Amino acid sequence: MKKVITYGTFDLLHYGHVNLLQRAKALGDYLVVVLSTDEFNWNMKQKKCYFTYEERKRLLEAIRYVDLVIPETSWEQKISDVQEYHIDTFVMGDDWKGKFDFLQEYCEVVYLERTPEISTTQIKNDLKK
Ligand code: C2G
Repeated sequence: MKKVITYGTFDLLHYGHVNLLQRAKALGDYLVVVLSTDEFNWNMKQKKCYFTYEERKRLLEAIRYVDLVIPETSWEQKISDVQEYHIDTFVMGDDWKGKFDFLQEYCEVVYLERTPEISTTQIKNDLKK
């Protein structure tokens, strides 16, 4: 069984996220999504989520491409995650291109094109108008 892993906040879940998850799953048979906790988002990414971790986890678990959702609590957990879950392929959107190449020692690293026209920030700004 080929296992794939990806990371993110996935707040205000939208079709750009789903496009990424669909293509990530297509690279294997099992997709692990490592979801940033509220604390990690606030302390390390200065992101204030609209939905809580539990709400974002519930949404992700409803997506047919997602097999398991686990918490992301630090920037340093990727190597141990890849080893612990016997991951074959690490996937991120290409806004992260090159940032995780150190994982190539442990698994395949793939950066997929982002869906250009949509983002959580865009949604929030549009709703303010
Ligand atoms: N994404 C995408 N297209 C968009 C928006 C997001 O393909 N229009 C992808 C991102 O490239 C990322 C994933 O969806 O691979 C999740 O996006 P975010 O929730 O914004 O993730 P981020 O905050 O970048 O967290 O340790 C890594 C971090 O947790 C990544």
